[in-house]
Amino acid sequence: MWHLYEDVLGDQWRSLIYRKTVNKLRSLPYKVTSVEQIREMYGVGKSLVKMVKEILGTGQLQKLDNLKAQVGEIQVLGSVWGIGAIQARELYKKGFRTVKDLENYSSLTSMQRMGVKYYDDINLRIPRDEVVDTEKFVRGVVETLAPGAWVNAAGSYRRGKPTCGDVDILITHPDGSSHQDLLARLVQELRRIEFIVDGLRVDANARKGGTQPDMFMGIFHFQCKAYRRIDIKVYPRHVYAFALLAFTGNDVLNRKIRFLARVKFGYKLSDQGLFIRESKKKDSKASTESIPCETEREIFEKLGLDYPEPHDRNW
Ligand code: DCP
Ligand code: MG
Ligand code: MN
Repeated sequence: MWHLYEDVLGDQWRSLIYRKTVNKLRSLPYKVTSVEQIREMYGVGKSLVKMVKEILGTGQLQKLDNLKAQVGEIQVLGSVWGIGAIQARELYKKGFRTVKDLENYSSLTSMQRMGVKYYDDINLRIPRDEVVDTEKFVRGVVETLAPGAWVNAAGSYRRGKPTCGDVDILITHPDGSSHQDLLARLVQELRRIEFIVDGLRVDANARKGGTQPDMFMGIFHFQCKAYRRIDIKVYPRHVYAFALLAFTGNDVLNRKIRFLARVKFGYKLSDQGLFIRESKKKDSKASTESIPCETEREIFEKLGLDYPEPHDRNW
């Protein structure tokens, strides 16, 4: 247990020592009832003897309780949207203890600022029904901008989860060109009608005819419910199946099938296609042209796998 806390704190050396020593103490054929039983053991130093003494005497260990508290606070900082484990630790070292402490910190990214501002709301789970309504609403708006576009809620919703962490919306247009510039126009419209209240757009090159998606990550407010997280991605039609598969997940399944694609066939699978690699090595060059797949089912076929329904993709 202990080594896990040291892990979170980034002290890998101590983590390793503790793990080894604790394993050794555990494997003793007798219960340790006095420090004399362990004093001479290899790897047992002064500080460990002191700690064992404390545990034997008081039934607890102050240092461990302190560590637990520290780790708890670091994990809360790391649960803010846009703050990872490493940065959470750094923020802790700088003296930040709670999410509220971050409110006036000027060095946060715009994503992290949103994460702090809407922290309580966006940590609430979203009931499925609300995702249904949201998808329908966004589909209606998209229809006014690009009639005939395909709009699908992906992510945990598509995998059938009863509640979702956010709403993941995937869009394309079957005519192969009307998806270009669509995201910019959609976000502008959703902001205008005050559905979207905050967010950032990552425009790649779906606009210019490439296969990288245009993306938006933000916050919406709908039907007077809580503020919610939304991700919107727009892809060209010919890579839609790959995008849908990737955006449906879950992340573990994605990693597994990408790994399998490489080691079994020497393919590179991504949200933008299935490419032939020069070898099965991790960094080997991949072709620029994807093997065409119209549907998710075809992708699984090309990988020699049975087709899993979305609700069977919760790994
Ligand atoms: N995804 C991935 N790898 C990541 C993050 C995401 O492959 N590191 C893919 C798989 C996810 C999908 O994108 O299923 C959507 O990402 P979300 O973070 O929205 O995750 P989910 O929708 O699966 O779960 P949640 O209910 O928490 O939103
Ligand atoms: Mg999601
Ligand atoms: Mn998401």
